[in-house]
Amino acid sequence: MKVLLVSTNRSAVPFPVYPLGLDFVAGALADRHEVTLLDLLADERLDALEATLRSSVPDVVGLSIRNVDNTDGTNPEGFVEDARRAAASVRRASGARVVLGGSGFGIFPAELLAATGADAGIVGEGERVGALLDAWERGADAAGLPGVVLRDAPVLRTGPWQGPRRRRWRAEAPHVAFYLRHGGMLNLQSRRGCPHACTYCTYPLLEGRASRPVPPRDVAAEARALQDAGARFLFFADSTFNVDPPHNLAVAAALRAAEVRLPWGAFFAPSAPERGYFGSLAAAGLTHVEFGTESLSAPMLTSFGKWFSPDDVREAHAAARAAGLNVAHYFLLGGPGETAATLSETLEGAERLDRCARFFFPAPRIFPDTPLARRAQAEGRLRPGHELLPPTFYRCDVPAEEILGMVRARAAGRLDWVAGSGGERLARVAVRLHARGETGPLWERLIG
Ligand code: B12
Ligand code: SF4
Repeated sequence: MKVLLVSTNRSAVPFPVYPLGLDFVAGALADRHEVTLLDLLADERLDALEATLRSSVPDVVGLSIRNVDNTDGTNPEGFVEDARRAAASVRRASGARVVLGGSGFGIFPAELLAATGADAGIVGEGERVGALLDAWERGADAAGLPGVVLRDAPVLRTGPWQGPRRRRWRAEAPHVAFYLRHGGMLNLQSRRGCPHACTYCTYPLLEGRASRPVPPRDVAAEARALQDAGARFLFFADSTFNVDPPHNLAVAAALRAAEVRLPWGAFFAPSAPERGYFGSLAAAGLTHVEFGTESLSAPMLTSFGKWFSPDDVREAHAAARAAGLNVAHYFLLGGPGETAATLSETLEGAERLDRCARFFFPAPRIFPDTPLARRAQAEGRLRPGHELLPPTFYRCDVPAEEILGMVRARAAGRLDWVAGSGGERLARVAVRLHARGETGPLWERLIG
């Protein structure tokens, strides 16, 4: 069949993010189907989609829905409209069947099928789409296939994908040039899955709980291919990079052996590291550590289901700084049990972390099927049946405005204290610096 895979994500905040997921979907289908990719951010026009549909006449269009909203409370309308418009274009310009996928879809499958009118979707890893296409080709019933969601049918989640993991990487694809021109950052994975169970987090829902490492030699070969294509920075899109430190060290050794010389970054949990851990990663190119710290108050860390303590955070921070790395901490304020006292503890603790960027999200976004959603309901903070697709946040007893007020008062205008994810302001800095040929996430420029 002719398959057109479309990345509907048009957000360039905080910077454009290469649509990695679609390379894997293309890799899973390429043996049996004729697959083309279109990236609506790189093409910069939604009408490019209709033109492509009219000229290529696909049998199936796969729409990737990555973001639903920005989770920091500053875009109440979310991004669903982009997906809805893309689906409407497909219906207008072709008779193709429409299948949805992507992380946003994996969180809100029934809602997004309804909002877009698509025929089907794949929850979790998109490699499973091959079985759906086979069924459609044979005229067979797709109901009950693992990971496949049909409209008006119950959503059955399934375990992680056990089949081959194949990325179709085409350095000459037009959208690759766009990311090379806009910052030069490309991405890859060293692992899938997260064994932890933080109460607000969707990642185990998207990738499963079993940590599935990619063989270090394969990671390094992929990194090398991205380097050879002209990438200037790599981001490891693992949900949490350091779930498996021995694997990280093996990946670092493989990167060096493959002569990958690019700087790179990743999300880390602030667990106290083994001696020399960050130094070894730095020697393999790591420059940017983004810690998912969330709080520096012990009861709040417990409330979020974290396994590390404020002391671990300080130790992880010191180790990363001692290895000469750029460090950012992401804080999630306003969770269950937050009080003025726990907030002060976190802000006081954040003050004592030397030379880093600090991002403060004022309230946890509530996602379906998470312990946080269940708790919010049990506490009566969320009505049963409350629609969670429109951005919905946990509200603790301290109002979000008061929380942001405390952050701003403490920040006193310092640039390395950011309310939310940095939004348009950070994106503007990135556009300016990327235009001058600079690369990377660039939040280190905020550090005073
Ligand atoms: C790494 C990451 C980042 C990095 C990306 C760096 C980089 N250069 O890659 C950074 C920090 C920049 C980032 C930023 C943001 N992110 Co982010 N990010 C992630 C993370 C951890 C991994 C994404 C990833 O690449 N995964 C690996 C690829 C291979 O997986 P995938 O894209 O999901 O694709 C698979 C399936 O989804 C599926 N699939 C994908 N497309 C399709 C299409 C079809 C047709 C089919 C059938 C299947 C399919 O198959 C793929 C292979 O298995 C996810 C959480 C997670 N674990 O998914 C959050 C996540 C995607 N981010 C999220 C958000 C909100 C954001 C921001 C808006 C945050 C902000 N306020 O700034 C921005 C948006 C940036 C932008 N321009 O779009 C949300 C999106 C959902 C939501 N709540 O809206 C997620 C899910 C986290 C969450 N809170 O739940 N992010
Ligand atoms: S917040 Fe990080 S460590 Fe916790 S469950 Fe999510 S991905 Fe895993």
